[in-house]
Amino acid sequence: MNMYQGLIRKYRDYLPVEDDRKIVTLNEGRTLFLKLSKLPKLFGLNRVNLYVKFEGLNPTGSFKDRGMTMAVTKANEAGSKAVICASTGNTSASAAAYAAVSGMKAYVLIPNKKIALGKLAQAIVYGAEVIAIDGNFDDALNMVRKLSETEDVTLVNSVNPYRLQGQKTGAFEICDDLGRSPDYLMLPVGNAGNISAYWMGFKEYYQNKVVSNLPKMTGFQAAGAAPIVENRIFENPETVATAIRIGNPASWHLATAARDESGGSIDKVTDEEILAAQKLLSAEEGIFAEPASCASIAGFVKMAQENKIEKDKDIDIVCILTGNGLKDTSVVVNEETEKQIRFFKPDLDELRKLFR
Ligand code: AN7
Repeated sequence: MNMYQGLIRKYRDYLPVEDDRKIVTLNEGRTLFLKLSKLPKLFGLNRVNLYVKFEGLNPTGSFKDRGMTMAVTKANEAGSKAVICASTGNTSASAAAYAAVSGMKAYVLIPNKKIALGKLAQAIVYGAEVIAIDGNFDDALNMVRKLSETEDVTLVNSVNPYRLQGQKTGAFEICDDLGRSPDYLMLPVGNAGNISAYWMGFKEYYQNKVVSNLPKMTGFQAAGAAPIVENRIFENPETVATAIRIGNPASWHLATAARDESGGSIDKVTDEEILAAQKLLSAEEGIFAEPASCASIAGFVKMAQENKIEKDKDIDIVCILTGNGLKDTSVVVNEETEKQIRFFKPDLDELRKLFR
């Protein structure tokens, strides 16, 4: 049988799994990898090959499934009966789904009213115990860390090292498809786990001589939640990209190490730039990613406009689109966009006027 059975079985040799019978998977990974035809040319970058990896096509609609298959598999190996996480939305959706399929209970702590509705719907329908707190993600993470120390429950935030192990497979897939590492890997940075995981993945492939180059790790935070860029904790992070509304990232030091070791950078993009990038990606390239994901595209646009991308040689850039646009439709459907909808009576003659 040739059926794809998820990233643990695919990358078994690179992952610390002890017991194959305990693997918990929804056949995550192997996500869509696509070369964008129009965007580089729009910015005069004719020698740039710009690719996106659409992680929004994972089983729960975000990259979190890569880490969650590992974290829940390890919890299952250890005989755990419950998992817990704090979340800006996607981690809770993913934890809830993997807990459901493994027969564990999931407790998810979310900032009240500050997660996208699609993500809340997922946590509810997968059967998690949903706990909303009056506080932000950073407050919630502090609490679940303490709870997991005293209670019989496994923490599945990315401070759980198995999460990053799973997420590093995104780098493997890119290298397997390209035959090399890209020159730049661009991605949003929130709690800073993913940039750290990707760097680990690229380095492992490099050390094992699967590839002979490494990318510049190029992260982007939202301007209202940019602790790493400004080198200070944000007590009250704010951004339309609620997924990355994080003021004190857990993997802060791993992320700056990835940036510095790779010769990369971590910059910030405004909410306006993020939403413009979302619209550009959808309307020009046919890909609908959630706002946080579009920080990577906004970052590409910003670097292009600031002439920070080489024009005199062929280069590969990969943007990670971390989550699906359908999770957060409220940023797109609003008073402004509803004005673009034209209302007609159901009258053929009236409708024919549209085409004349
Ligand atoms: C779509 O779900 O932190 O820098 O609790 O959902 O690895 O944190 C989500 C983060 C980027 C940032 N894009 O990744 C959570 C959570 C999307 C996200 C990030 C998140 P990290």
